[in-house]
Amino acid sequence: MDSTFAPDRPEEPLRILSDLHLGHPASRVNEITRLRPLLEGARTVVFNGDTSEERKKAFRESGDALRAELVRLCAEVGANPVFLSGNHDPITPITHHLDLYGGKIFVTHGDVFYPDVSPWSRFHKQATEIMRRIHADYTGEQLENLALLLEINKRISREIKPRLPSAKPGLMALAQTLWNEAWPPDRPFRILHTWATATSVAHAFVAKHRPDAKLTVVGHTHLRFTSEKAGRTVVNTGAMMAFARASMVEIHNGAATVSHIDFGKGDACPGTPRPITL
Ligand SMILES: [Mn+2]
Repeated sequence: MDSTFAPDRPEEPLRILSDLHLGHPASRVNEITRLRPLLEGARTVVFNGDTSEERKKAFRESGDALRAELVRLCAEVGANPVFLSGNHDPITPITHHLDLYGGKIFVTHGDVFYPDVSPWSRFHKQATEIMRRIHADYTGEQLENLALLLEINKRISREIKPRLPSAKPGLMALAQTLWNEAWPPDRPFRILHTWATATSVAHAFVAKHRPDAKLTVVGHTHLRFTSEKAGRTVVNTGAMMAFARASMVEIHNGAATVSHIDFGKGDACPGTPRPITL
């Protein structure tokens, strides 16, 4: 993180984006210049995890190259980029969360809401085994600590070994890929269950760990939402991927807004900003 970044008094306008998944073939951000309208005019841009694909070798090279381009575009428009970790990029960013404006705004990728990281993932069984092994080293009381929970989640993400086709490219490799994607068979149910419970899981976590945060901004589940409950707002900025929708949060002069992002065929275009109660 840039040493000039002051969480209590960040340069504004400050914008928050998430889940660009640079390097993934299904990312809508195949060219960084498409993001220009989202970056222009901002002084600080928080990239809230899963910015680029670090875990899969096949995606990492192009993910790294696109991330470097993103940093250059930020510099060009005069915005200071702040990168937070996600479960797809648990290596480069060392910051897992931000408490902004004295804790009024809490920003984190959102994988920490799930001790098993991604309950819908096809690596879920692997993640659960790693989680159980790590958790065994700690007491229940220790596992209530947010900093430790964040660090454990990143460890799980770093230790998961994504299964890639072992066969040479061709029909066998294709069959293996299809099989891996379809397995285990309860995946569709787990995806639907995650989406059905996403807002209540987020609110429960915030109520426990950051009760004073008026606004929490997350990503991770790729399900865009804005939800107000018990005087707190949680915004999930979705994902910039095919079949998903994304939004952007802006903080400026004590006010917060959320805008849906329209990708269309050209540049990403922020829609009408809607106010968020702070
Ligand atoms: Mn994620």
